[in-house]
Amino acid sequence: MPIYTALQAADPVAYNALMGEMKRQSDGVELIASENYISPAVMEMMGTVFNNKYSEGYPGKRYYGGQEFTDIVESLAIERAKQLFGCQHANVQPHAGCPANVAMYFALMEPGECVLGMDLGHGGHLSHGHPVTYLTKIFKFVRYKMKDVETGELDYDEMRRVALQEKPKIILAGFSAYPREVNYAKMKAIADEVGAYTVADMAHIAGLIAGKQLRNPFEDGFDVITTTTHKTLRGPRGGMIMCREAELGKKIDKMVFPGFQGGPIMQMVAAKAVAFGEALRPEFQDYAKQIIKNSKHLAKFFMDHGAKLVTNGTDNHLMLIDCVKSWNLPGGEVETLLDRVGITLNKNMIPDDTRKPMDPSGVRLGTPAITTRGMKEVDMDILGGFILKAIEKRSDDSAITSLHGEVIEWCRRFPVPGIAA
Ligand code: DSN
Repeated sequence: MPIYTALQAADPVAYNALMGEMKRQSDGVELIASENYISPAVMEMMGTVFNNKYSEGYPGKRYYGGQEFTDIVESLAIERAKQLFGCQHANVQPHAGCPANVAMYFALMEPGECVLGMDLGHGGHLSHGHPVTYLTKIFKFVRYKMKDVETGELDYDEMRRVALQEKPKIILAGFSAYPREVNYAKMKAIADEVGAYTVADMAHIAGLIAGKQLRNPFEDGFDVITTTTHKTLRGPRGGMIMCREAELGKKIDKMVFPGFQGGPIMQMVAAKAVAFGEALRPEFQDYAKQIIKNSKHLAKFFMDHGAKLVTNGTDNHLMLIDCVKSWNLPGGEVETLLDRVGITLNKNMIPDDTRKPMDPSGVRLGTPAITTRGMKEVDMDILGGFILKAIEKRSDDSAITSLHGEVIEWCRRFPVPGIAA
């Protein structure tokens, strides 16, 4: 365990909460598809004196003095991001994924203009125009869906029909709960017909693209990629916007700062540089490959045992299980039950769910975090077995308690970076 002596002395209550969280992460199985464990090197950079510095502006063009070292780390992050994703421009300052998307919308559109994005009930994201967000008061959002939820193929014909009718300024690919690969070339062809920008919000799969296991939308001519940096990309919590061509990057830069944000969170920018350096190493491609191998293996395990998966499988790091069809249980009950045995995932709507978001039919789970811990296909069988056993024994308190013990003992064999010695 790392030692936090200053924190322990200064604030025992906060220190104890940190110790509790470290134990929780170490003794539990993390299946939330958007979570991961950063490396000790990334974690070290996050807790540094770069926190103390204001750096409004960009490398070489700042509004405050004393930037010789902030310029080094931000330039490093930018150059490494460009190399990772094969593009001409990167802005590494967005504080998170939603701010990255907001800055992107305002950079590319005027109020009242339209975005054609993935239906939220079919896997899209809140920041892609959910009615509860203020974005919908400023821009118009129209939708495409899957053509067939059994295969997960997107409905490109309907996408084209809506695009011709609505003339969107942006055609947006990307999702937070969709297990299949996207045909970016088809989307680009539709966008070209109507003169729209093509943007891919790759937050969930950025690490799988950087690790060369999924298609890179820039290779199909997409204009912009937005992403978070802390999911499959395994960096610090934050966001990023990249442009295939440098010219468009100027608009993005102006909107991120001064248009939308103030000073960058420089210790996170520095930690992004470290994480991107890790992602450029060949081992990261092995990691990305193993994430997908584990995901496919676990999905097959569930299906072989009679579970119903949305789209009947996965191409990426995540899967959605229809718990009502699989086990006659709502997703929320499965989430709560698995919490009791130290396995963390989240309840999730399934396509065209008739239940409500706080009480949906499904669960979403993914393999990025457990793959970082070193788990392989053989471990997916054990993990799947734990999950099925918890469901089978859900009314038997002592069986659930003893299963929790088994899960702890098993997952302690896979050290969490930054926690285990
Ligand atoms: N909260 C993230 C997820 O779980 O997918 C997306 O913002």
